[in-house]
Amino acid sequence: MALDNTWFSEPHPASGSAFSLQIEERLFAQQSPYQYVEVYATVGFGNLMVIDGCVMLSQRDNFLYHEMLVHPALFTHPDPRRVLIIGGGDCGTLREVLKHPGVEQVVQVDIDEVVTRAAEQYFPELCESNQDPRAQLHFADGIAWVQNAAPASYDIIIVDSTDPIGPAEGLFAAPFLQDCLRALADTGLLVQQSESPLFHLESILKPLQRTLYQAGFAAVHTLHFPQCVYPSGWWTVTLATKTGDPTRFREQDAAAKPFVTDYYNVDIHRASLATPELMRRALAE
Ligand code: AG3
Repeated sequence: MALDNTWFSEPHPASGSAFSLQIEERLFAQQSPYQYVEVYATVGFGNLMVIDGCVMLSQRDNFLYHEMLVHPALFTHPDPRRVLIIGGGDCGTLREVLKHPGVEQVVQVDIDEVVTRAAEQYFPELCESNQDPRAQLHFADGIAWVQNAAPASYDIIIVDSTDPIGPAEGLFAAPFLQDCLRALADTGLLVQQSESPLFHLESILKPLQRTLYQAGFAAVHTLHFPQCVYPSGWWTVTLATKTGDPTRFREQDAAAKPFVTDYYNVDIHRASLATPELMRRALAE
């Protein structure tokens, strides 16, 4: 049956699949200098943000992605105080980082202010910590920001980007990742959203892991979790350390986390580190 215009659909032509949500109305649409930003009210998933036709987040399920991008990284670092977020304009990542009481400073650098203004209006819960005195919001080019960062000035860099085509392409390339390594302190680590293990293993995950090693990171590990609104419904983040082991984390602290989550906990963290066979084969090198 053909979908009528009460559905939003993101096709993934390479796999002959699409993800669709029934919508009530379009709340926002603006061509920014960088991309086309839309917000829809959906029937069952709350508000939905779409950039250049790709689903960014829904109110119903963004906790999966945001919690898994942030908490494994923050519980892997021995003592994260200074965090840099590249992208993340909807502020959902920022909110999760600020849940960690030890964090002293979070700098968020998204190129597109239109995304943040839309999030403030249509995803206010994601922006509830934006006034935290530890948070700084900048609208600038993340690649240039990291290039100009002082050496060893961050404990964690989080790359919360769109797909690696268009504005985000450079965030998956060696020059940026080398700059990240330099900007990280010795115990520092990088975490990057790294697409679907079912659809992007050869095209994105494998090259990203290789590029991270080439850039000089000591160890790299990809974690996976369900994310129904993104292509294939199965998603990853990739951790890369300057010195430590990305598969070891502060388990006691994670078990005693002083904040509420909807997905992340110490068992989920352990489970997400386990590598499925198709990933193990493709990523073994
Ligand atoms: N970051 C987008 C992940 C990529 C989604 N890709 C897609 N739908 N084709 C989401 C930003 C949330 N802070």
